[in-house]
Amino acid sequence: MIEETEVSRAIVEEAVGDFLDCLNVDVAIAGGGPSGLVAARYLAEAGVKVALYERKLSLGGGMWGGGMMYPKIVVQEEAKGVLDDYDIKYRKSGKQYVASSIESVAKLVSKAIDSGANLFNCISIEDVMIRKKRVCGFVLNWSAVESTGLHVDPLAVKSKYCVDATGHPLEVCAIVCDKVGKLNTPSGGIMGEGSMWAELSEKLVVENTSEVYPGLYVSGMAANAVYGSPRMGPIFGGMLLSGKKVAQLIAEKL
Ligand code: 48F
Repeated sequence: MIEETEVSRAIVEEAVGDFLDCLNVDVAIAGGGPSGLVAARYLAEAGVKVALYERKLSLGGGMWGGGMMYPKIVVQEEAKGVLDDYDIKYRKSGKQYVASSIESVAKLVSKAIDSGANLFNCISIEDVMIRKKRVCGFVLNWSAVESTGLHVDPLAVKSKYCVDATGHPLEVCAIVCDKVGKLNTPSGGIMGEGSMWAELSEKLVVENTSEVYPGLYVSGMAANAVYGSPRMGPIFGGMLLSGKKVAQLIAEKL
């Protein structure tokens, strides 16, 4: 016999337990697109306690849609090893490799979970905590609260390092810049995303993956947006390599 209230209890107790278990983590990641998911996996594999918060119902960010909703992504030679590491199937097409965007997201999510990363959906990062000129955690709320404009106070989680993997909107860096006025960029502020130039952008997204303010790293498209680098369109090698790099940079410091 199925008792409905037991179902309710099982869901609420387990979910609240998972949330409470992540009140203090080593690394908190904002955004579950490809760069955030890759970072979460490699950090967790290095023995780091990591929690990733995604605003939407589904993780995967801009990867699902491939290019113009054709569900394929392109990855360049330099990032082929990451596809192999995820068992993502691909075919050579010209100088690049092409893979299913759906398979890619499914495997990025699956490997992040298997590595022990804690993934939360439907939660939006709306602010950060800063102590002694260092970012030390996220202020978060249900995305439904945000989207309906309800006046509901958020909760907070602490972390040794935070990652802004929010993609084009660059949300966490924008908040931090707003609060502290100065980031580690040449201009000291957010330089904005440039127009499409895939080759340059793919190189720069890895270079730009860095600590933009004490305690706050930026990865993926957010890294290019903060440093004024161009966008790249549906080529994803840079996102994968950026996620891997941010994981390495942080793991070395912990
Ligand atoms: O946009 P997104 O996929 O970022 P990414 O990992 O990859 C970029 C590519 O998808 C693509 C590209 C080609 O390579 O340029 O755009 O850099 O994923 C960002 C995720 O962050 C979530 C958002 O819903 C998306 O799934 N997000 C954004 N703001 C917040 C957030 C927030 N404030 N709190 C939580 N999640």
